[in-house]
Amino acid sequence: MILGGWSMKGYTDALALDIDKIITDSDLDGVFTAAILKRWWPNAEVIFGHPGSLRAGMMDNVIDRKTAICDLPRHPNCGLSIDHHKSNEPFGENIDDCIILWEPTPSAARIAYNLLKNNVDLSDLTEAMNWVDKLDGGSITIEEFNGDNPILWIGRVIGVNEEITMQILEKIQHRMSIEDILMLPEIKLEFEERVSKQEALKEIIRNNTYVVDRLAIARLENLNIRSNGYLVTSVIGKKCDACMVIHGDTGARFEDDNKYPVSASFYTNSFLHKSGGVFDLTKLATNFDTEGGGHANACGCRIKPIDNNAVTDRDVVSDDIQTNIDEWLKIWSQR
Ligand SMILES: [Mn+2]
Repeated sequence: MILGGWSMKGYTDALALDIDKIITDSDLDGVFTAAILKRWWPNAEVIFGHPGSLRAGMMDNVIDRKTAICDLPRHPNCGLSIDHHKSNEPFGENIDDCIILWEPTPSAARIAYNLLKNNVDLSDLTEAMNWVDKLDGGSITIEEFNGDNPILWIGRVIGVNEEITMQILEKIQHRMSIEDILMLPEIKLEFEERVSKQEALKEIIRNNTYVVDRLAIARLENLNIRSNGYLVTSVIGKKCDACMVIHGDTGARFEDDNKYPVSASFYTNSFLHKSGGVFDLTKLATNFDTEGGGHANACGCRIKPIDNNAVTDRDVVSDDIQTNIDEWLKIWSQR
């Protein structure tokens, strides 16, 4: 059943669901989406998912009609899908018994917020939601990004590990302010470590990024660090219209603890291009990986094994990264 968030019936039907599981992305947007939903379905179990593993069918055995999937690719067996990714926009597919709340909002959390704002008290989240929208929707300015708003730091602490991320989610659910969450002993430790590492992280990015044809290429694979596009484009500055971040570990699989397959993320330099980039980056993310996708200005995929210009069936090796990049640069050059 495709209703869309604009339909009150869609909201009413969604609210009547008996959700006992929430699978969400483990970034700031995914955490806020789930925290908001938990105010309505407090007993639901939260599981962090990854677009790649979800699309690869690795969560099939836990997804049923009582499952909400947020900020991640829709699953035919879920009961509720809340998303804003362009690549997940419903186009007439007929999934019985699944309520799809898809809207082109800056964040998925905004859809959850609109769904519940008249039914539970979300008034404490007004300011935080504006930042989630800015960060997930690419409208944050470079001054704001380089500033010290606590939500930026909570966003950086989120994703350090699942335990910390889950703690933050539960505190947001229970209306603790972002400032107070950062001061909790366990979180404060991570927060201070993240602050002290920020300059070193920028230095690693500076040393591992080069620019070709106004595309910044950050080779961060096997370095055990993650960076979003903002940090790369804030370091590289006006020399790039977009960036490509290579991350993960060559040879790793989704089921490996604390490692994941080598992947690429693509982001428009939104500090430079405030109302959208010069190129639909999903053309790169979906060129080799049929499971790749996201937004035109922020998307990703896995590095695929390539032989003779075609995806082949073997483990990914280090040389494949350059082969993928070379092909993406050809596509990029046609913009
Ligand atoms: Mn999102």
